[in-house]
This record gives sequence, C-alpha cells and structure tokens, in this order.
Amino acid sequence: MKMNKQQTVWILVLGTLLMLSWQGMAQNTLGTSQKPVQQTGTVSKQPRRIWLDTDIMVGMPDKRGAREVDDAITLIMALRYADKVQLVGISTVTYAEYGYNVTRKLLGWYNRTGRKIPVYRGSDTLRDIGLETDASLAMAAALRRERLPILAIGPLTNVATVLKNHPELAKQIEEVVVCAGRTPSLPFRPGLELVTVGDYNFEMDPEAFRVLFNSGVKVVLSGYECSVYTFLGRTDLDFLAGGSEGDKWLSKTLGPWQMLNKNVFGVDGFVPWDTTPLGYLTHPNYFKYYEAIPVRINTRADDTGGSGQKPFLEVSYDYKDTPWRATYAYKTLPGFEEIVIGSLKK
Ligand SMILES: [Ca+2]
Repeated sequence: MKMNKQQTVWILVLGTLLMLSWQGMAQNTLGTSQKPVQQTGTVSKQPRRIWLDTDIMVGMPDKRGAREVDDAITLIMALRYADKVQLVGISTVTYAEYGYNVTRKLLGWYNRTGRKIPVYRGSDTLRDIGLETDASLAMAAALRRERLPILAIGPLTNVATVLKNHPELAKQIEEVVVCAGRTPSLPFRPGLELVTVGDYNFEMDPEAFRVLFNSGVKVVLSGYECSVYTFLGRTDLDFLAGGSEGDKWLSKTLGPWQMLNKNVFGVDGFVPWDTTPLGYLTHPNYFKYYEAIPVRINTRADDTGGSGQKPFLEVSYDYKDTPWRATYAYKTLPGFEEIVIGSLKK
C-alpha cells in the first residue's frame, strides 16, 4: 500500500502517542517499591541522610515587626523533598528554645515522612564554643553512628562545639553546607540596593568558622551572591492563605516579614536565603560553583554603616597564603525559584 504524505504524518503522530501512553503505563505499573529511572539517566538513589542545624526564628515577636522566615521555608522544603534528603535530627541555635518549639510545631504540620525527627536545643549566646548542649551532644552521637553532611543555616556555634570537643568526629562529617561568605568586597545590597547588610551567620560567630576551616572538613558556602536573585513575591505565596492549618499560619507570619522587606529593601517580597544551601543537597544541578577556592577572613572597614572594622569571610583564587578551601556557590540557575515555591505547594 502506498501512502500519501498526509497519511504518513498521521501514522507517525499516532505511533508517537501510543509510545507515550505505553511509557506512561509502564511507569504507573512500577509501583512504589521500584522507582523509575531519573531524567538525568542515573538510577534514583536513596535520600541523603543529613543533620540540620538552624537558627529558625519564624513568627518570633520582634520590635521591627517580624523575623526571618527562610529557615522555616527551608525546613518545609527539606520535608517535601524526602525523596532526596532525610533529616536525621535537627538542632537549634541563637534562639534555641523558641527555635525548638517552632520547629516541633512545623514538624507537626509538615512532617509526612512517617519518621520521628528529633529536635535539640543548642547555643543561645553564640559565644560559648565548647560548652556542650543537647544539640552538640546529639550531633556528636549521630556522627558516631554514621557519616553525615551537616546543613548549617545559622551561626556555626553548635558545629564548632562538636569539632572542638570531639575532633575525632571531623572525619565523620561529609561536608558542612552553610549560608555565608562572599567574593572580595562584594556588598550585600538586596532588593533595590537601598541599604547594605552584613554576612549575618558569619559575623555572629566568626570564631566558629575558624574552628570549622581549621578542622579540614569540606565546606560548601552558599550565601548572598548565590541566593539574592531567588525572590518570593507576594503573588508567589498568596496560595498559602487558602491552604492547610500550617499554610494559614505561615501565610499570616510571612505578611509582616514581606512588609518589613518592603520598608527596608524596597521590594514586596523576600529572598529565602537558606534554601540555596539546602538546594546544594537536593538540586545541585541548579547552581554554579567555584571548586576548591581559597578562603580567608579579611579585616577591613565596616560596609554596613558602622564606623569601625569588621571581619569578612571571602573567597578568591588569588589568595595564595591560606590553607582553607571551600566549594563556593556563586549563581543559581533559572528554575530553582520554582522548585522552592513548588515545595510549598506539594
Ligand atoms: Ca538561618
């Protein structure tokens, strides 16, 4: 039988449709015990077991009107990507007691993993490296049981206490992923660049970063430079108001934070800073990195309006006189923002 051109096209279209539906059926029949092969061509892996250390403060009363919300969004994102990361334990730092309670509240709403995730209180002062807390003891115990990466999205006091008191555990830490650091002299001017802010997690406890880098543990820095263009605007998060009990609480809590950002940075929304270090663990292909880049703490004039000098955590291939190295995430690729928003919708 000879076909004209139109008939040939139709047969091709039909064949493609059949193939697609067959593929769909094949995937549907795989069931839950067998996971389909990922698009990248690698077989889907077990989730990476990680420890989360956080200075979560979402919803804490504050004279400025609101406190950071990004640790909460990062926690929810980690729980929603349970196929990629499994939280072995969570420790709190800075506002240890408040953080403990609000973390347990969020776990009650968003932990659908079927696993109990323990929470531990850590350092309140950020000036007491070496003073054991529930957090440092639990982190050390977890590291004795298994080798783990630590996602540390606050000041590093708890991590430094573990390394100072239990240096033999350094080899049990796969890597520490933190939200800090900059390329030399890069000012941190989010939003419409009206004000310059500091490198908060580093500046709250610079000594803790010294302890970490001196330990030789692999460090991943994913801070301002990488995160600043990931922006959650009001319209991105409106849907939370009509969601679950947790979503409604989150929606009410985000409102004042968005307002504060509008007043201070000129934009009606905010950067979820801490989601990019988590993204390094869940979606590493969405970032650009400088590998094994030298790291130094430099002291020079405060760029945030203060009169004195302050330390800057900086990376540059020009630094020849430092033994410290890091993987430095300097850019987020398009699509990561959708991943963050999508994790709140799942
Ligand atoms: Ca944080």
